[in-house]
Amino acid sequence: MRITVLAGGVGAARFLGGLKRAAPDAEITVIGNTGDDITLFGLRVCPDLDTVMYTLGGGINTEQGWGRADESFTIRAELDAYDASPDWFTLGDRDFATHILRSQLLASGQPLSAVTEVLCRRWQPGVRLLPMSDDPVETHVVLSDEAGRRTVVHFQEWWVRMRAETPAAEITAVGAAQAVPAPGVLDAIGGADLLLFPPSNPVVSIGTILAVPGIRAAVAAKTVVGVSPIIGGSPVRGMADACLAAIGVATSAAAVGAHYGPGLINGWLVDEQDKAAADDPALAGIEVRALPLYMRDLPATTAIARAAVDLALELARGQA
Ligand code: FO1
Repeated sequence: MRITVLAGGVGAARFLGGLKRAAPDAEITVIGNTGDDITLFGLRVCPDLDTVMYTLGGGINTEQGWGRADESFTIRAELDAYDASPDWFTLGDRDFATHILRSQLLASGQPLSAVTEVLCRRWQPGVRLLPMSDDPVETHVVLSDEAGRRTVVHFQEWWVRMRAETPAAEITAVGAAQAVPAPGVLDAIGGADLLLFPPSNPVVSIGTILAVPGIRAAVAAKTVVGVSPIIGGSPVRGMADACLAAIGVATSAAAVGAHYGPGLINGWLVDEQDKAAADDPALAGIEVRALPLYMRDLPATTAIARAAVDLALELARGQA
């Protein structure tokens, strides 16, 4: 069985841990969001790719959900001694090594997909990890003050420094419209038996991947099951509500399912608290199933992933 997953960071990485257990014989390809990528101190940092790679490879800081386990911060302290900015994004020493090597390989002319393959040779994540594109795409956030003055910040500055507390007037994936899917991406979608959307941010993770020309149409042609990142009106993790507000979508499992719509997804898993979504006319044409969706531990996460695969197989059979 070939399963392709569109992935953001922490939520996707945890879901994938469960998916590997739920479908141990499946060939899993992960298409990672690169809109969160940022260049800091001359180094290219790819938070979502690294979060998936470290989590599945056993190197993640499990409490934080991002960054390396057993981390030290000597380089950061030295940068602070120089008053080097930005000081709001913490990179640890072990993590720095990844960014140094990635940047060196990129500078030598290798595309991000090839560089990611090199990094994964060490981590052996047990999935094929592809960036959505080799072309640079960066998510920017437009902020507007009371006087209507607009400023634009990188997504990471809004997310990490500002904790997404200032409402976003607009969120744009700069470069997405000109980007080309990375080698293997469209084949991994077209050749998949089923596609899954983990409980990732629908705007800045899944939405950004879908913004790369060709990806949305390829996904829409397949059987897709999504897992709601919203439970009982709140994001399971992170500040997805701030992103949804920017595109005028309510923070509810039903609204996010309807935002994807029946043209894109065939099945939608919601938490038991949100089971009323099954009768919501906004979700007509989408098969909605309610089950416990908190990814508390590996057994709970495996059960969620199994439910997603089972629903996708059931829907694919119905379509055949
Ligand atoms: N998130 C934070 O809240 N603060 C940080 O200092 C921070 C550093 C960081 C370094 C490497 C990395 O791969 C991720 C990091 N993150 C940090 C997480 C990241 O900014 C976001 O959570 C994701 O980009 C959103 O998916």
